[in-house]
Amino acid sequence: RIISYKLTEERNQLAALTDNDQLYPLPFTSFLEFMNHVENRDQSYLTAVNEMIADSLPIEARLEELDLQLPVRSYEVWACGVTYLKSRDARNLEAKVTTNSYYDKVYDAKRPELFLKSTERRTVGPNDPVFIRSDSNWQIPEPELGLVLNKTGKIIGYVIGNDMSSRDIEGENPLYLPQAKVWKHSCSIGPAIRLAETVANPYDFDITCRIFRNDQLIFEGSANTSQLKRRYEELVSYLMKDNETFDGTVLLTGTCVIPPDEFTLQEGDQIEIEIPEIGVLSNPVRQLAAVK
Ligand code: DO4
Ligand code: MG
Repeated sequence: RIISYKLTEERNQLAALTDNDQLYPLPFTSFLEFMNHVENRDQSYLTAVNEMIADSLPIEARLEELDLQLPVRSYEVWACGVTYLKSRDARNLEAKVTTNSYYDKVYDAKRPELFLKSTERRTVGPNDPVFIRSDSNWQIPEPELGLVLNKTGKIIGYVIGNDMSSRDIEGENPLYLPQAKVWKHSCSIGPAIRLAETVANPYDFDITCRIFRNDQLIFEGSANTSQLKRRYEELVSYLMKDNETFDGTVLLTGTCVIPPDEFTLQEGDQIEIEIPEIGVLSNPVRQLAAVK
């Protein structure tokens, strides 16, 4: 896995995290710098990391002691929608439709739903606050597996993403989707990038979401990426069609865990999303008005 942590006020450090939790510094300040290095040599990412850490010693600090940063500062984060049955059914409920809805249609259609979820400045990393909107009364985190892509659409790695969503705004009218999905700090990514070359079966990731309120666990739900309706390459191919994409673009692959219908996030909640092969992405919830 690749992580980024704050070394000084001015400088981040990229590091490799081995399966036995040893941390090795890599000679880069960002994942994009590392990508540039590997892509220019047309090298394997795993080989590049192994060569770089071969003669170095692990860092003394443990992962929990580091100030983890966004593992990749993507210019754009895209997201897929209604790729799991669970998501289709939740959208139908919030839109109050029972048959032949646009959600039913897109679940079965050849073309998947894709949307621009976030930009570099709107995306936050581990432990940064995610914001809830002031004009919505029904808001949830959407725990999702993210694909880290190079500019040709190759899947370089896997990351955890949170597609914060407003259910009442989208439920009122699907044309409000950008407002139901995009605002300040409405997307978090982290805590590490698991290199694709190290994953035997990416359709077998367990995803667990936990929400804490006043230090009490108030929601826990799990699913597995084997329940995904589509293939990752299929989703990426639609992102790439007639488009320009950039090294480090993240494509979120849709949510499969949704809290109960009566649930809405509140200021002070703590969200944890875990994919054991990647780590745990934790973010506190803040109301933007309360932060200002
Ligand atoms: O249709 C709206 C978005 C759905 C979504 O974000 C998801 O399924 O994860
Ligand atoms: Mg989503």
